Amino acid sequence: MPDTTPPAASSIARGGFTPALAERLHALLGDKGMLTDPGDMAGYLREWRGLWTGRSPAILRPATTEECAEAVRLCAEAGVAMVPQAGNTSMVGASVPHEAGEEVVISVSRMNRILELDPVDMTMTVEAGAVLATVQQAALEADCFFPLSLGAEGTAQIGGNISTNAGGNTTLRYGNARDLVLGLEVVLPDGRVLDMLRRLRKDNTGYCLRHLFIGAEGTLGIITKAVLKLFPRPRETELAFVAVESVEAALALLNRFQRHDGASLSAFEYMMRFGLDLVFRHIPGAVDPLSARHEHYCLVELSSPRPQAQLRASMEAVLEAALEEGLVRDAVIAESDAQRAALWRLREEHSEAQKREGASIKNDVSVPVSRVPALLAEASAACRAIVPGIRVCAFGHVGDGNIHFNLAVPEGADDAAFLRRWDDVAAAVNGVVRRLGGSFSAEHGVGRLKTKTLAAWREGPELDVMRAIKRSVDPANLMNPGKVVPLA
Ligand code: FAD
Ligand code: 2HG
Ligand code: ZN
Repeated sequence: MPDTTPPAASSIARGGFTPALAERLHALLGDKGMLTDPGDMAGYLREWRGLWTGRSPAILRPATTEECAEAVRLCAEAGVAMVPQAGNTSMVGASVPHEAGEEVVISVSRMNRILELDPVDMTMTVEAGAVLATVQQAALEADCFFPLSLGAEGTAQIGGNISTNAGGNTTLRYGNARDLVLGLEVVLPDGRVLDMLRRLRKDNTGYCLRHLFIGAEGTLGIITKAVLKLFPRPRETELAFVAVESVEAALALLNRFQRHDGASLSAFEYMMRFGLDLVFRHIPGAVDPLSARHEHYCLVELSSPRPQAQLRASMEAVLEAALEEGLVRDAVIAESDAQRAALWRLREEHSEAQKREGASIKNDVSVPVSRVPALLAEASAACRAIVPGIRVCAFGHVGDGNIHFNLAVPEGADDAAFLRRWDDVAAAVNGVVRRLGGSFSAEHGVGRLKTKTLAAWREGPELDVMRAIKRSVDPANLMNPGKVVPLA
């Protein structure tokens, strides 16, 4: 296990979840809005891989902004700390309470309505608990497109996506969650409501506060509503599963697509053979679309809102030229929606397949795109020197320079013993990443897992400003204490 010992008691707020408070919250929220039965609470307390299981006196599930604000006000008045939660798919232990059992969880999952969709403004106003896949579907039904897309989209909720500034498969073309949000409504740590639900494309009126809450991982307040940016719905899509000669060849191929038809490039993902082998082994129905084994693969998607965009011609032209040059070894282009879904599944199921294989150490890192080959080579060597037999399972959004440099337990080794090496292995990977000018957290955030790393990497004025912001918005340290910004 990584060392994520909670910070000293002084930096975690302590209050009393008294029977009187419980009674007032129950009167406000009702039976559906407040869970205290251990069986009902279990799913809200456990991190999805089982790395952390917290305790809590109650799970609060407000149904409206007003209920949420009043619940927060009551907790704040009593000095009770709160952990905002949406779909609970965090990769960094950000959405579950600590083991001490003093924090209540505030789940936004009952606030899940699509409030408005405006096809002229190309905006959608949603509540924070709307599941990402539902948001995507609502946009499609209005002949629009909400591009944020990630493996957990059937569970993750938009409030969680915004609070983590989620990335995913379409960042290359549309940006992170941050780039897709025009307005927000936020309940502050004292229960006041910050209404910034504007749908303006231009609004230079002082500090842009919404960006403070985007990516704050629930440490500054609870997002209750958002105005999202929509795009024209793609009319034509082509997807290719490509075996490439090397990681360098993958980058050369990326560059060819960018030069040939950059405006249509909507995803460029990397996988290695070991990760695919895990998917074929553990995910029912997953099959290799190519006849021979290769070491390196890419998934390339082109899409356009224009119905006759000639994407097949673009795809074939670039792949054929790359095949002749020896960059590409083999490729298959999907012929139907079903084939496209099957190819995406090979990429999306990497997390689940790795989980079923046994213990894994995850490093969600980024480097400048050109340095991805160096990252893979140097970090692999560094990890093998620490844990002989460690199995590198690197994959990810190579078009953004974001690699999930994950590591699987050596074959036959003990899971717990492997996880005890987490900090050594992560330090080795981060050492390489830092030398290459990268980031220790590309898209999953800091949460509980990486607060110490943040303190070390951002030491100096950057950390000082982060602490000043946290102290000014949440002076009693009641919102998700011990996550993201170490106060001590
Ligand atoms: P939660 O896990 O519930 O919460 C995440 C953080 O946001 C916590 O700090 C929580 O306190 C805070 N929070 C939640 N709701 C609110 C709110 N309303 N107001 C304030 N704070 C809040 N991430 C990516 O970026 N890209 C990927 O490609 C990707 N793929 C994934 C694939 C799988 C299989 C899984 C399990 C996870 C993946 N993730 C990915 C990580 C995760 O899905 C994202 O971080 C997602 O955005 C979290 O959303 P959630 O609703 O589950 O939030
Ligand atoms: C993805 O890109 C997610 O599939 C999850 O960000 C990565 O499991 C992981 O490490
Ligand atoms: Zn990812």
